[in-house]
Amino acid sequence: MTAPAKKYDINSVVSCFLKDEKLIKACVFGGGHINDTYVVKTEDKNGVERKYTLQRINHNVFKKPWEVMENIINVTVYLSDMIKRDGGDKERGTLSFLFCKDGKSYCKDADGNYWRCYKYIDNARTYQEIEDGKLFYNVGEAFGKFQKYLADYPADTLHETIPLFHNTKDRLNNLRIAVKNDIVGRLREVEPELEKIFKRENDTGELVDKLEAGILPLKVTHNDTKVNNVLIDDDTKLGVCVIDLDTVMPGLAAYDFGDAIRVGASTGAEDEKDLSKVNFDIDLYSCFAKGFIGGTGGLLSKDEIESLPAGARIMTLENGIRFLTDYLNGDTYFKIHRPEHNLDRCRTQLRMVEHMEREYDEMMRIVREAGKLI
Ligand code: ADP
Ligand code: GN1
Ligand code: MG
Repeated sequence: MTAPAKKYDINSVVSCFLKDEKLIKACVFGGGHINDTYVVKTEDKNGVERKYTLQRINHNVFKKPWEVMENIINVTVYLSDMIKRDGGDKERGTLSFLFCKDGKSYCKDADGNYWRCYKYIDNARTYQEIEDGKLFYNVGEAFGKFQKYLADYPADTLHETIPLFHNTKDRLNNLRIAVKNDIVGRLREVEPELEKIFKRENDTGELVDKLEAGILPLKVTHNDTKVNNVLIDDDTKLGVCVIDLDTVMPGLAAYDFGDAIRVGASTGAEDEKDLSKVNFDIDLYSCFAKGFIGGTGGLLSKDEIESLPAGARIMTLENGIRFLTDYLNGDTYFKIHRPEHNLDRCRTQLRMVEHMEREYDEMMRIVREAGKLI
């Protein structure tokens, strides 16, 4: 637990979900860029203490929080069943949400904020960065299994919680608009980054075009597979639970693979200012690839496996584009902790893209090899 929560009336939010328990403590938690997360400790009338994770859903990002929650409830119930069938621990293997008195899985506070609450999973933690190959293998396996479990989930029943989320061409268009408007006057500072991005304009269509041509199949994917979106068990160090399910939607296997690589296979943090510390580590990439491909349990076609290196390059480029767009728009989307935060994040991503381009053949060889192992 870190700093105590001040900004919201956490007490009344907690009472919506837990009428027989009283709040003892609430602390700000986690390093996500989108939602406000708290760990809350409660006590029931017998003095039994419990812990929950309470989250304010960012409704600037998710315009229809009720649709996000409908997806999440349906997916977690389904996952829990699949995990049980697979012999896993359904209590720890997926998030377990609480419902309010009115039967809803979220509540709205007096200021119009949307909240959700789920059971805290003890004896596990998230890592912001990973240097240990075995741990990164385990993260890959957790995300691979996530796709395996959801392979037969009816994708067309899911709401698109953020339209065109991984449409990299559309992301580039948004950057163009931000450049044109230059509403906070930062354009002159970012010329080198813009040049690097626009030089790669053709790459932005690489996955989207294959999807439209029917070469790559649409599946249920997580779409936000940063390493800190998997809980790692403190004892076994296995990936125990995939969290942050807001963007579970139809997508490509390459999105989930690639989005994890851009931070997880970097030797530096996503927001490292000293770029000499940010290098693409092909050994970490290889560990993740084996874990991920193995985790899917033979579910990926040859075309999908061969799309994974492109996924890494393009998801990294896409995040570079998104961070720069937000910087030009005056930092309205991602949480920032310093004025140039989004620009720093953009720069690490572009450096990672350059490194991956150099190692592309080896990246391809590794996934082909890992594909043969299963
Ligand atoms: P965001 O969209 O803001 O990233 P997340 O659902 O990922 O929201 O939560 C933010 C962070 O909070 C996570 O990256 C993780 O570090 C932490 N977190 C969330 N839920 C849990 C949990 N049940 N156990 C441990 N850490 C958690
Ligand atoms: C956000 O929510 P979080 O911090 O796990 C973002 C991802 C980006 C990521 C960049 C809903 O992820 O798409 O890749 O930041 N989530 C959303 O670090 O936009
Ligand atoms: Mg997150």
